Amino acid sequence: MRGSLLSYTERAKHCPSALAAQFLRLMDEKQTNLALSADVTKSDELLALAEQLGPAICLLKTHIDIISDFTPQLTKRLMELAKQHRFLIFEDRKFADIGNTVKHQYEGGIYRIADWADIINAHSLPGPGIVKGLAEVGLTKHRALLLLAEMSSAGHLMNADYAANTLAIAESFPEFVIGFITQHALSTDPHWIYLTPGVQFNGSGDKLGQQYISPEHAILEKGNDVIIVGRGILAADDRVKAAKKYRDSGFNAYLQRCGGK
Ligand code: 5BU
Repeated sequence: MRGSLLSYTERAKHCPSALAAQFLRLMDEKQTNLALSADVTKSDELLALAEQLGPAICLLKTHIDIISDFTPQLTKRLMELAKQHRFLIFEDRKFADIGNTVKHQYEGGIYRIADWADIINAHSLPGPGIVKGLAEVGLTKHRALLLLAEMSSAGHLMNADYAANTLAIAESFPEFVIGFITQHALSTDPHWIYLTPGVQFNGSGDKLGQQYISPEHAILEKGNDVIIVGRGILAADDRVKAAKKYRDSGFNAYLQRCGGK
């Protein structure tokens, strides 16, 4: 599936979720469909990344449980930086339990994810109850959910049926589920947002099963909307310069898809 030929701003008009509409418009306004996967383990480093690369990104993706010196001050400061530089925060928590348990994991514990993450994600494997549980916490706070339809890793078990069934679950919760973590667009419906990890210019993967495609491939061939880049930027000598390259490449591919370039 080639993905929507409409602009993000046009698609925003079709969104049942206000946050999805805000996200789509933000990408056009800021001219970036780059999400930074900020996979660092110290609070200071995470904040420095948000400060330094915030102007280039639409979304900051965190793994809050890899931070070794977490305090609530970190997420408070992240929210301030998100406001200042106009990006959304996505906690890549990959919830995967029954509805009642994920409610607690989302709302409570040390991290209190629902208090600061605009967007979270979950596996559809447990069935619709997981989405229902997360929605009970998230909807009142105007948050949103992405379902994992397909992973970037070699040998994953998410086949075409699994992706189609994931789409069907998402369709039952159109106000809370705003899209998918996937390697390709799943539907022609313009309101779904497709985010793709496993994006890098150089390198085909890592030693632990990660597989990479280029920004152009992700956006133009596979019809995704947002490229998620971690080590392609984090391992570069000049992270600002690297982020600019990914941003330009991802956004130009989108403009080309819309026929604008
Ligand atoms: P990388 O350094 O660009 O390879 O990091 C990719 C990030 O995206 C990392 O945080 C993963 O946990 C995340 N990820 C992924 O790589 N592949 C997937 O299918 C999903 C998440 Br879902």
